[in-house]
Amino acid sequence: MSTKSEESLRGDALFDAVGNAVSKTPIWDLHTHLYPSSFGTGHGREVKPDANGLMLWGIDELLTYHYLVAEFFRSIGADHAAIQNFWALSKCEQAELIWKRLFVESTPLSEACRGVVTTLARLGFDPNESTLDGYRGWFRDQSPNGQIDSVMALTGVTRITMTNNVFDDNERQRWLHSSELGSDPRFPPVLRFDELVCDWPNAGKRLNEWGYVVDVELSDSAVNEVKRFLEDWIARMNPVYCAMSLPPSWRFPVGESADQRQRAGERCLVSAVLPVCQQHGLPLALMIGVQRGVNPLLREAGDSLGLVDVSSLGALCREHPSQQVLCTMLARENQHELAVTARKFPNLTPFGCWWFLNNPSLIEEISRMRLELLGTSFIPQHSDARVLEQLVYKWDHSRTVIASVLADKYQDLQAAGLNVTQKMIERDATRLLHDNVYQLLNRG
Ligand code: RAT
Ligand code: ZN
Repeated sequence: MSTKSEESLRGDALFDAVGNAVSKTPIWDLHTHLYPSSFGTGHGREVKPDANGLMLWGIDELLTYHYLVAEFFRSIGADHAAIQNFWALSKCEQAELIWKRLFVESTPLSEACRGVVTTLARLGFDPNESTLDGYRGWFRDQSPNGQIDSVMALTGVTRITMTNNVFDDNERQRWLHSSELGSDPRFPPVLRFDELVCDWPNAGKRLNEWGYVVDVELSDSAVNEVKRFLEDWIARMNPVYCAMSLPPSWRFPVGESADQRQRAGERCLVSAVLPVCQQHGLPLALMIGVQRGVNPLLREAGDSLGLVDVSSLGALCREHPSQQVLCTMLARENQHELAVTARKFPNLTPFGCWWFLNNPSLIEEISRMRLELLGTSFIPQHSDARVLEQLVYKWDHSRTVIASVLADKYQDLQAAGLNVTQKMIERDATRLLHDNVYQLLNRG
């Protein structure tokens, strides 16, 4: 006799089972910019603020998220002077302007705006307030650490993978002064070093300042020093993977016409980064396609995207078959080729619907295509949250889309004659939202 979890489900029972499983499965969030309070807390609560604190939380941070800042400038038709004036304001003043313009005087239809509405509602607020006073009062009464636990409980996110950029002076200093920063099991660290591969002359200057003797040409001894630098940071952070973001111009191998910077970047990657990653069994995450500073006036909100040469990624995976590569690409047009490339290279795992792709219509399209090409052997989403409470909406919205795509696929299978069971649905949801990451990172 079959047990309940092995019964074949149909119709509403099938949809309910998928919705339930996907909404309840614990999540390992593979890429965020979130930190525990030991990294300093920003504006969430204005008691003892650390102006450079890395843990961002609360209503003012939610409203000044760079996705919303870009939308605000558009909405008011900001000219150069208006943009400069905005940057001169305090965070609270900026948040008030954004709330008034995007939420009170306009309908918050965009995904980033809807996210704030979902987040407020799921935290138990009425999102229809005209001022921020009530929200601010509530956040003032929370402790940063308690708020982390509450948000994790509310969202079912059990691991919040950080991004720990060794070239960020603020963050670097914190690591150098505390040996405990990487020890919060809720926040696995990630060693990130874009500059090594994208901007060698400057990265080299920094390494020299920090006591690693390197030269512009990246001689053999300089490569050894880059390795020593990486080893030191791996020992300090104990990261679960290494990561870098690469521009659309990234090529592997670099072509004949490559400039000195590109050649040095390739040498750093091949002779230092990959051997060190392999030595430690660390996956390498590549986030490819950001065009930085297209409108520098907008600061963090001024980055855009470009098409990537996906065959370069294929070449890297082919030449380094024992290196696990995680990859996300920013352009919608690159998604199909990325999925097909993953079919060719078992050491490549596509992850997430990144940044400008983190919209329901695109998550739906991309997740459907990945399921059709890869089964469950990919990581459908990461949050990229910068503000703690963003985990609420980013995961709430993504879980809904992933559930609806999966339900469709189960229906097709059922129509073809397969018994779709609770057990099967739970296994798939667990792989997609948690276990694929867990297995790749090979940690408890
Ligand atoms: O999504 C974002 O917030 C971007 O600004 C970046 O953080 C990007 O995700 C990155 O990690 O470089
Ligand atoms: Zn990011």
